[in-house]
Amino acid sequence: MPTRFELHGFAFSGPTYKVALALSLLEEPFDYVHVNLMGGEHKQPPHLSRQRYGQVPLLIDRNNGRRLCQSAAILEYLADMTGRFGGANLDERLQVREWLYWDFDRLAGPLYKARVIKIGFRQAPPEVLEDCLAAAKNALNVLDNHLAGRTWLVGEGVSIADIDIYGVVTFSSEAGIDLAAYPQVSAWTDRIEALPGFKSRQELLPMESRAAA
Ligand SMILES: N[C@@H](CCC(=O)N[C@@H](CS)C(=O)NCC(=O)O)C(=O)O
Repeated sequence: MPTRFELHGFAFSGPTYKVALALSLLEEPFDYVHVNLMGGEHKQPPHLSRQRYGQVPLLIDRNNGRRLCQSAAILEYLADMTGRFGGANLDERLQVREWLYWDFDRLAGPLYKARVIKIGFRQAPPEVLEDCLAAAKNALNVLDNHLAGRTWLVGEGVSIADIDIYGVVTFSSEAGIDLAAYPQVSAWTDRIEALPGFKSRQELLPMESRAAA
């Protein structure tokens, strides 16, 4: 039987990693299609006709032909399809969704931007980097306070909120942020990294296309 999922992404992409990590934790093998962002492949018709925003990730569900964009929406889809990681009841599902929105509102933007500046993918004046770092640190403080006395962000089990936000927080050191200043967040990342099926970005996202094992 062909592999159900086909993930199109880029090895350095945090949003691609979120989806790959969710699939790995769900024990869903996937064919991986490398999109050459450096060469502008994401803005060319073959990719653009399947990913309306001209971005990665793109997830294709071969069971029904769906082409899914936006990492948070893809995580919600995977939770819906598998009945896992979506929250135990309506209240939890609402909280999960709240964290997904909060991530892109407060954390992902500044942290990812600080990272691409620090690793040299993008040039920016020093004050831009400082603003990004200040905003990312504010968000990490919110996360640290919320995690005090909790194992997971929502309810009693790991959810797509944890996976989504881990897919940003894991790039902290590349952004120049030491997670030691956020002990609750550090302990929570350790718990995620101990989950069965956990794999790092480097393990999940090669620089070339790869068929599912
Ligand atoms: N909100 C989107 C963000 C996706 C995103 O920013 N992808 C980047 C790579 S990390 C991209 O495709 N950049 C190229 C572009 O935007 O033109 C998601 O979560 O999927």
